[in-house]
Amino acid sequence: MALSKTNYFHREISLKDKPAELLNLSPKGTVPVLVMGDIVIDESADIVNLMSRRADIPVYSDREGKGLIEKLLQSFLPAMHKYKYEYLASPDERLMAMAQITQILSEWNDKLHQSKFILRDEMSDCDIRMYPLIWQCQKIDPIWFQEQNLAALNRWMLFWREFLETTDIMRKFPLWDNQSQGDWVVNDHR
Ligand SMILES: N[C@@H](CCC(=O)N[C@@H](CS)C(=O)NCC(=O)O)C(=O)O
Repeated sequence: MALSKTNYFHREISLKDKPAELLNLSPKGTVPVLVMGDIVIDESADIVNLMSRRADIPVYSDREGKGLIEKLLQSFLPAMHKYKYEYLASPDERLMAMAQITQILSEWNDKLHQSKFILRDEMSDCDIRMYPLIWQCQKIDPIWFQEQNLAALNRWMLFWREFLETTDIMRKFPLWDNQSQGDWVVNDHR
């Protein structure tokens, strides 16, 4: 949303107490959900694709980035869940998950040694989809993450952190009060 300079009303909800308005719009009850007039988009990949197109950012996840996104969602994400939520894995499984994470991150680190962004020197939707998950992983244990010696990946993370600091989207939102329209997020500063 920030890259495409799209302003919007943000409605922060509790996943433990999902508002009826959310479930009416999208019965599967996951976030994020983007509503534009009559159109409801309830898959983050679709939101990223739409906003990337709006921002003239190439969308590669459907072709050359496909393997990368598969690895992100089918290997990295489940391993991160095992690492993050101790009740999901035995201690041995958790160690295996951490080894898998290290292996995937160092593969991406090698790619980021070769180009500024994950697929080439320009940003693509793949970078946008990867960042939130890698950020979540880093937050689990920042010291462990630092010890993995991922210089190029850290440089890429820094780019995102600096970019996000210039936006309104990282502020902490109060829970949505269903009498209000939501919190207005300004991404277009013209
Ligand atoms: N494929 C969906 C998955 C979204 C998803 O699972 N989001 C989590 C929060 S990060 C969620 O809404 N979980 C529902 C719940 O916890 O009830 C997407 O990427 O939009």
